[in-house]
Amino acid sequence: MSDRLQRFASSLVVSCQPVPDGPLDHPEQVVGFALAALASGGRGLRIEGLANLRAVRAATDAPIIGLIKRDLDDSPVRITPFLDDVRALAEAGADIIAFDATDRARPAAVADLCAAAHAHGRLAMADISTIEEAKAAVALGVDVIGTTLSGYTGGPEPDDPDFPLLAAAVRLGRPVIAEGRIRVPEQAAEAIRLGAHGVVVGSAITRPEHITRWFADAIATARAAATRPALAFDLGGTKTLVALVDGDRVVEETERATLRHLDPDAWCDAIAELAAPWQGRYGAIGGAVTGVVHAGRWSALNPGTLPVPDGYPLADALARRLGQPVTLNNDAQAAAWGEYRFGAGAGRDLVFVTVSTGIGGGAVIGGRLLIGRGGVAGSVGLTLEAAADGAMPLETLASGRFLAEAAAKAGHLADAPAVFAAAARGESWASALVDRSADVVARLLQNLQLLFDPAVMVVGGGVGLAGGYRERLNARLSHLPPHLKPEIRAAALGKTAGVIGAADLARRTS
Ligand code: ADP
Ligand code: BMX
Repeated sequence: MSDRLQRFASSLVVSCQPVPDGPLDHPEQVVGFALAALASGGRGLRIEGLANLRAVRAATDAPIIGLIKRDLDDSPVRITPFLDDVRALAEAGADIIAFDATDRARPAAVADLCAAAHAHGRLAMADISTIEEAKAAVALGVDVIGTTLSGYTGGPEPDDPDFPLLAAAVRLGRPVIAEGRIRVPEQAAEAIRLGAHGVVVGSAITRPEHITRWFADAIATARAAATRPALAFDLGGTKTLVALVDGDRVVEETERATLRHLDPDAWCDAIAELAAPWQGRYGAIGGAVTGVVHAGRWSALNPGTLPVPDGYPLADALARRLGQPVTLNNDAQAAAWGEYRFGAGAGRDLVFVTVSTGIGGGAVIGGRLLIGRGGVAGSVGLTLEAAADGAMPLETLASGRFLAEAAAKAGHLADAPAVFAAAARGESWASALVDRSADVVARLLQNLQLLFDPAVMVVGGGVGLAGGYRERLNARLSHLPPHLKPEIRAAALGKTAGVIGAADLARRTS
């Protein structure tokens, strides 16, 4: 291999091509970029234009890839289209001459450009866009392949480097220079790992206009996400709440019963339908859902709370309907975060328990929301409670569904609110059921205090927020010494804890 090529083996080649007609588009600026690059780890240069090439050649003996760009009326080929360009680049001091080697209409054949470079004692570099073009160039005897033109010969310009093309070209056995959209050091390292002989970086080093725009656009996007409300939903076993949320404020909300007899597609349709009037008014989207969410897939821990099929692709289903990615968490985890950020937690460690259709939980410890290995952290409703016929999931002995089912067994057709109303009227059957639920949940809170010792224990959910329920919990825990007694607070955000938490979690990941 030529010593000029060897000199930048497994190294960085900096393309010093200012934005045409921009404030830096002068030979002395190009020399500045070149010397700065060589002083900082660059081993080779890619320079466009004879004036720039002559100026840089006079300033350094580093290997230079030279090229001339032209806009032709009768060909899409822009890089060193003419044989005369090859001669002029050789005379101006290029060590390697780069030319377009794509399979497109052109004034001079690739074979002739390659032969001309060699005739002038220079190395020939074929800038290609496909593996077929790379194979053709190798067959013609070029010295080095560049992936330069991948993504630039028609169609939308990709964001990422074409590493599959790089890997395929490397397998041809001729030195390959990775070039095109390499913008961060990790991508340059990946190119070397894939076998690139060298890596060309241009805009990310020598086009301040592009770099500035990248940062300005990222800040504008973050600002838009922070200043626009988020769309959030709380899909529970009884109700589905959808809202526009701005920080700790629900700007607008709408709610409908979760149609339990339907399926996840229908539940997703309902969310999209409720959200439709707010199209265009929100940035991020966050969801709080009963059940377990992990890697975008949704499952039930207790189908009795909501019959969610195992592994339903919830993230994709919602993104398809809402037209953008959705951040998803378990409903009680999201509510815990909302109460931590904006509610009863006020930034202190907390455990949140929702006594609702089922019983869910979430914990924020050390400022971090516990999610766990597979999203199950906090699912207290499924912890086992001793019962007459063996251990049972705790929520089956205390949740809203328990109250309705137990009322039916006692001969009363009543949902949980009706049971509470009957208890308030002094009907003993109803009081016994509410007391039974409070017994179970009070023991749960006592155990959670021992496990996590949070500053506050926040209780939410339709049952948890029902009149007299927290009083019953405190009465059952009043005997405990202060260091063991939970400080029970009502969910300050009420039924909106889930959507407010989901909105904030979504904004943090958007
Ligand atoms: P989800 O479980 O869908 O998140 P909720 O938090 O509203 O919804 O909890 C629903 C459960 O709470 C149901 O069993 C419902 O009957 C019960 N519930 C709702 N409101 C009350 C109330 N005021 N008093 C007692 N129980 C209630
Ligand atoms: C269940 C479980 C939890 C959920 C809790 C409260 C399912 C479908 N849900 O224990 O994930 O957090 O109920 O659910 O397995 P909610 O609908 O009552 O809010």
